[in-house]
Amino acid sequence: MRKVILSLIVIAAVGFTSCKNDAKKDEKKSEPTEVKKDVAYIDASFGVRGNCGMCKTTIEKAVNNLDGISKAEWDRLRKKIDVSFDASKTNLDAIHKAIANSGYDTDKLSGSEDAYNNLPGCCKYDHSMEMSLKGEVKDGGKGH
Ligand SMILES: [Cu+2]
Repeated sequence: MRKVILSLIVIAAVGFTSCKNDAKKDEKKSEPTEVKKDVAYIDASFGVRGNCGMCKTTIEKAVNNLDGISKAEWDRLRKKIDVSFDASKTNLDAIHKAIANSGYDTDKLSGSEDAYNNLPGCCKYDHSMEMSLKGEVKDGGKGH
């Protein structure tokens, strides 16, 4: 008889603790999990022809009109653009295309002729202009 009571107590104790554990597990489950969605931005740099500050505005605006762009910086002296973008929203091809549509040559695509013809005179860059210049670059003084 004593043995039976003892084993009943043991069973009850085990049952109680396992209940407690279950309760704890549930509690943990319902805790809000911190959702951190890190966007991986891709940096890229490529050649873009252009002359002046107005070109800079046009080129950068064309790129910034796309979704997922976090950086668009055209270097007037080096004839290149630095971009940073969310690869889940856009891609390099789309960026080249946007620039070409605004009238500017990239090292991959020729600028739209129509858009080029509509550019202000000072922006009608030379189509044979070198792009992505490296090293020291002289300022030709067209930075208005
Ligand atoms: Cu210009």
